Amino acid sequence: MAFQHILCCLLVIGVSSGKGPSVGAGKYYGEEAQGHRYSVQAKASKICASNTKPIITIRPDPHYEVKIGQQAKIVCAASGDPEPYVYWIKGKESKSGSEKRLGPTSVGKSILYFEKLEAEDVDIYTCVVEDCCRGTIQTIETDIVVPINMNCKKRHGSGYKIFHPVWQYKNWTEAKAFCEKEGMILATPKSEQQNLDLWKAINISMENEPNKRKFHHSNMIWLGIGDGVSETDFTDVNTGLDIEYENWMPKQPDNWMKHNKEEGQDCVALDRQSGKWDDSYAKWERPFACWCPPRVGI
Ligand SMILES: [Ca+2]
Repeated sequence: MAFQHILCCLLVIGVSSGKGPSVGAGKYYGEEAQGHRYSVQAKASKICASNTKPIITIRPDPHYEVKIGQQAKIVCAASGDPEPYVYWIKGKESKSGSEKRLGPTSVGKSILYFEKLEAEDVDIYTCVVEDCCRGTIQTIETDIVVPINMNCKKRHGSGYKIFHPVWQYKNWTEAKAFCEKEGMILATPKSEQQNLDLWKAINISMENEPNKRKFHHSNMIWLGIGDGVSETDFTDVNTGLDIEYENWMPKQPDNWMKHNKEEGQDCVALDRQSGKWDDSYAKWERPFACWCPPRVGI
C-alpha cells in the first residue's frame, strides 16, 4: 500500500508540472489548478489518510447549446484531498477505455474549450474526475447540441406532414414536452404513407443534421403513441384516441418486462432501419420525432 501511495504522489507531480498544451489544432485545452505541487515526503501520509470521495464543485450542464462557428467553454471542477484528477473524453465513458481523451490531465479543474465549434465537434463529452489514490472515477456527461430551427410557420395546404426529427437523448415524457414547447407534437403516423414520409424524413435528417454524430448506433425514435388502460390498446397521446394504423416489428408489441417488471413497455418507438414499431420502456432516452399538429380545417 505504501508503494501505491508514493506512486500516487509522483503522478500528481507529473501532472502538475506540465502546462496545458493545445490538442486537436488548438481546439481543446486542459486548464490546471494553480499552485498545486506536492512533496512526496510531506504529502504522502496526508494524501492517503483522507479517504473522502472528490466533490464536484463545477458540474457541466447536461446540454450545452452552441451554434456552429461560435465559441464554447465548458468548465468541470472538483475538490478533494488530495486534489482529484480532472480530464475530458470525447463520447461517453466506456468500459473498454478506448475513448478519446482530450488534452492533458489536470488537477482540480479542466475546461473544454472550442474557439469556433465545427460540425465534427458536435458530440457528447464526458468530464472524468478521478480519485488519485483509489483510482475510482466519477463521470459527468455534457451533450453539445446545435440548436435547430423548429417551427410550423411554413405549412401550406396539407402542410400537416412537417416532421422534425430531434437528435437529442430524452425519455419519452421529456420528448413529448420538448415538441410541445416548440409548438409541435410527438409524431404519430396515421397511415402507411405518413409512416413512410416520417421514416424518410428521419433518414434524410440523419444525413444532414449536425447533431447526428451521437446517434449512429441509436436506431429507435420515439413516437406519440403509448398504451392506454390495457397493455394491448395503443392510443395517440395527442388526441387520446385509439390508433387505427399500426406498423409493428415482428413479435411486437410484447410489453417485455425484463428491465422494468412493474410497468413493462408502454411507449412506442420507430426503428430507423426498418420504419417499423416497437413498444419500449418510456424511461429510456432516445431521439424522437416531432411534427406540426394539423391546421384547423385541414
Ligand atoms: Ca417491445
